[in-house]
Amino acid sequence: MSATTTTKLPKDFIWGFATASFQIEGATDVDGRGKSIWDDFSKIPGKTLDGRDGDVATDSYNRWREDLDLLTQYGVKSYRFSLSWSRIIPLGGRNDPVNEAGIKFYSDLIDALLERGITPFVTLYHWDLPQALHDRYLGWLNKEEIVQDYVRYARVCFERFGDRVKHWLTMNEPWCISILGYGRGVFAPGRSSDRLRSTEGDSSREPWIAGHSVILAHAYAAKAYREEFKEKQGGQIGITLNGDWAMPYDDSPANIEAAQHALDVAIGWFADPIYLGSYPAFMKQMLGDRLPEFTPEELAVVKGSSEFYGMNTYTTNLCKAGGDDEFQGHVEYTFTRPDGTQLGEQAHCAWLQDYAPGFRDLLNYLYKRYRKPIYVTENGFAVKDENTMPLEQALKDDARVHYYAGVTDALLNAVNEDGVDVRAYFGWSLLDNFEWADGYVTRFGVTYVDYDTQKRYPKDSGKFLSKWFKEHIPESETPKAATTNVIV
Ligand code: GBH
Repeated sequence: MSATTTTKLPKDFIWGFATASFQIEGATDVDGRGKSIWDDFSKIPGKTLDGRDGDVATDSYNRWREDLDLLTQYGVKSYRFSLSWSRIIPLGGRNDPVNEAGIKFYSDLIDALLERGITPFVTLYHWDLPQALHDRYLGWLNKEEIVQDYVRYARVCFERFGDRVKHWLTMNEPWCISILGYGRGVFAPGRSSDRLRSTEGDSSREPWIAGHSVILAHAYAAKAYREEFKEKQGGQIGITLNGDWAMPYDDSPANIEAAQHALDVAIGWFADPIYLGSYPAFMKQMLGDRLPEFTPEELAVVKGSSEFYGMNTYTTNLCKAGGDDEFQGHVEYTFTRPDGTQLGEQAHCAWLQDYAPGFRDLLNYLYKRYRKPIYVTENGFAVKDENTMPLEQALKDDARVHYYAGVTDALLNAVNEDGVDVRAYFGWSLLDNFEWADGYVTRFGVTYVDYDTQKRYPKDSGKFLSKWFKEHIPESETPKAATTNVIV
């Protein structure tokens, strides 16, 4: 730990917290907002763990000023949030009208952030597709339509917010959009071959088609930004991919290969075409003609379309070859080592354990393979049973503090010892919020939300990150808010 106290991050390092529109806003039927695919999906019995929907969430559509007060108190430099497409264009399509009330909501939010010295990082799409586009042509399954509609939506955002927003993320986690929405069917629109889960869908084909559309929509929006806005507005645009570190279960050649296959499907599926210019060979081999192909013209737009690597990561999986799960590259994941021990502390959700060395390894892997500056756009932990603890106990979230302490140390080492060009770090999430299929059961916030009163309470983890970044980013560059107002 001695390196931690003496070594710092670059003075212009950006840090903050992230959220997403559908997870926090609520107010789903006010001021002209159109429905998103999550509105009705979250109301179908069995789709969320607690049977609750996103109609209220953390009520941030009404309480956003309070949320910004929290950001100021934590002393963040930046805030990553997403725009609700159907607030801005209620029916979503390229010929559908723009909703000025939706524009005003985000415009006011952006102004208020800037007044506080907080830099907006804006995600255009964090899973809340306008319902009308699903009804019209099945959304991401219709490449011709969705790419044009998405690019028009992106253009509206660049036009209306790009004078003030200089950091754009086109998509959040294409793997989740495609696999969870069109393969496993656990996320909206809930399509799957599993007839117990869904009446429609073909899990062998649709996820790969959806992913292909997402890549193209991202790429054509980035092209529009670069050609029509970048010079005047001076911002950056890129994509954010999910991906956890993959470690071979043991040193058998089959499991070493399995770990690479896991990375190829979780990350390479999107990152390889975008940064390197083609789908991973393993995916072509696994899927044959079920993997769509890019035309040469499309590929020219896709390759080089992201100016940085947006990295969302939460954990490390031990990888064993085998099984028939294409969505993981025929790899089985476990947290139990061959000797029976666990990789780390178990989170509330089954897929997450605390293992900080994997965070450093992943940063190194991505930097070496894709050679782009890295923005860590999400990283966080859900404490076991936090939802049923008394408030005072939940605020002492030691397991989350441990997680963030490990990760920040790994970050520092990756930057200073390994030379990885990491420029930003966002904790997920500013607040407990609507955790998709988990409803409100799983809490990822550094701020506790009492869902009866909507009152917010900073947890120890929020205070930890606030203090850690204050100590590790050279003082002169820290915004005033950070030095005067930190809650510790
Ligand atoms: C992020 O995704 C999301 O961007 C964010 O909205 C969300 O709140 C946050 O995670 C916390 O969950 O095999 O069906 O169990 C993280 C990436 C990838 C993590 C899929 C969960 C397991 C899917 N996610 N993974 S499943």
